[in-house]
Amino acid sequence: MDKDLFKKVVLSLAGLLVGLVIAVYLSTQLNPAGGSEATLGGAANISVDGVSDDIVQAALKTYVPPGQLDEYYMFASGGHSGNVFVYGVPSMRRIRTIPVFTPESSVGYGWTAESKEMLGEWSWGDVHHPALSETGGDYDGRWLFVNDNANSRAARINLDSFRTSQILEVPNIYGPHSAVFMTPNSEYFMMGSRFAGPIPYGTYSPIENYSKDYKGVLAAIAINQESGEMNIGWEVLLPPWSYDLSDAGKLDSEGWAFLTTYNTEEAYELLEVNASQREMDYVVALNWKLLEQAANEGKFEMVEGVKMIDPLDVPGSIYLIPAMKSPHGVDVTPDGKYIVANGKVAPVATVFSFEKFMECVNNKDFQGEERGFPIINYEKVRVAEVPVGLEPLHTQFDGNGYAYTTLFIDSTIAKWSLDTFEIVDVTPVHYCPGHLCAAEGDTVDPDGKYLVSLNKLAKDKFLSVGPSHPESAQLIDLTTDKMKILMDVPTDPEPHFAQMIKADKIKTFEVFEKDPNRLGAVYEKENARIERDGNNVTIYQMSFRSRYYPDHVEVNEGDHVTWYVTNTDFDEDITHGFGITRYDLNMEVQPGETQKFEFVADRAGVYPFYCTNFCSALHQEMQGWFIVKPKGQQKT
Ligand code: CUK
Ligand code: CUA
Repeated sequence: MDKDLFKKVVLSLAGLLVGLVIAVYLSTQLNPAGGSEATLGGAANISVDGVSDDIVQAALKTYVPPGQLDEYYMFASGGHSGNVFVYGVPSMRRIRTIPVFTPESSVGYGWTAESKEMLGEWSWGDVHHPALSETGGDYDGRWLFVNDNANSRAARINLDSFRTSQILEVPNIYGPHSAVFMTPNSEYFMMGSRFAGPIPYGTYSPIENYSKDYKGVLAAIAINQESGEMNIGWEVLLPPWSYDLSDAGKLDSEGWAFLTTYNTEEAYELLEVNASQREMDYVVALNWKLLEQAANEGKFEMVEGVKMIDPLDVPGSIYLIPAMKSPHGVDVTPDGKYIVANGKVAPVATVFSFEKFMECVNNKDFQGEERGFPIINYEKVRVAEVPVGLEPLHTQFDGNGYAYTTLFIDSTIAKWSLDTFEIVDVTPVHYCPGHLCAAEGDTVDPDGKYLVSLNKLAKDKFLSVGPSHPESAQLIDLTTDKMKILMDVPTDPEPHFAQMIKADKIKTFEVFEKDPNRLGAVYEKENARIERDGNNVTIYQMSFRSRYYPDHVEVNEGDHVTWYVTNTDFDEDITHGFGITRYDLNMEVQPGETQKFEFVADRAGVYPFYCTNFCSALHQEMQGWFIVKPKGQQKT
């Protein structure tokens, strides 16, 4: 053996040995049922030549080996992609993209009759704030709700199937950015308007009439506790300010909602300058239980079919808490005792005491009023102005008495004490964080294990893909005294908010149950058929490994076609696709499911169809022909 070869052999043996040690370590630390729980905090004594200890530790804490599962789901906003992205934590692997407000051909979302109807006339949406359903202030894993800042909608994703199941159009509200935030028992989520405008939609009023005719609106969306069905409970008229973020009170402060505002200047041009004139804007405190009662007692007018409450008719329903210069995020601490507003244009996070707020309310300790709403005495309710740094945007909590605030301009996260209000740690992040997401962070009992920084810029962090780079998410370990970044992953636009839930709280189902009463479903060949009624043709088709039955479908040009496909494979993960070539149609049909296309066969000719989801060794044979007979050649 020559010297070089000998060296190589020794080196690879050494490499193998290190690998073996890591593997043995992991196998002792990871328990297959509970995922990778033991990876965090495990102080492994492993050294790898040329790799710093820090990196080895970070790798061990985020590595989820084959056969093991992540400990948390993270649901992240897909912003103007209109989607929700699902990550596993701590691996930070993206598991799923859930289309919500935008068509997605991989799953036929926007092509099937049902999803097409749900999407309505809009082709995009802008998801900002996902909110998990809660019971007793704790995530319960039933549903995820999101807002559409662009087209004033809300959507529900059922977490037993990870599918968008309802989209609700909300009238009278322009750009519900201040949403979705859940009340502690999912009674409602609130949606506050970012833009002011005349209501109802379509009303004309010149911009000079801004202060008089343009309205802010908050909608309370009621949730059916059995089905998750959303309905508009009621709406409230608000001054024409921009409502930015909101959070619901919990425990001590349950029954209240808090919204930050900017542009209380009521500027309608050059907002960049004119909306930052005042030293103080407000946190709007809203007693939703009182407003709910008003709605039940008939104190409203109907506007576009919605109960619209004028809060001036409901004394005590709204108070204004002065907050420093165009605040952005507002976050209620897990115990519900404090409300934290982030200054955006001021370098502080201001902490308000709910108890003191209630004292002011009860003692009518006000420093004035604006637009008929009492202004709470700032000095009395403010318990701290924490000098967190430049452009504080959002705050999350760890359940151990600490808050974490993102600083957009500083590109840092500041950790500060909810007891002394002192900053105890600062970590740089890369770069320009907006929101951040702590494990179970918006519950009454956060886990304090992981934090994810959702960054607007990635710059040099990933291989270049041209002038525009991906956004990024960074996983941070919260189990050590100092925050530690464990890994970076690229994300698609636009990471606004995310929520992270313990994986074992979510129970998915494996296959759709056989249901002979389901419209269009067929499970036996005898029942598969093509029916004609005048120009209406209905196809009842089965798909199973590896064919369609029937596999020829002939219709007449101009027919209105309703095409049901039932996947009769009741095997987990055996999904069949169904794409019709050159007819611009594709869908997926999950195991046991029935899906439907509705279209007009407006072009004659022969159009092969095929299975688009690889499903078996004979997947490629899973095909058939859609034949459209031209007009003149049809018999009647
Ligand atoms: S917003 Cu994006 S960083 Cu829409 Cu919640 Cu603050
Ligand atoms: Cu069915 Cu491929």
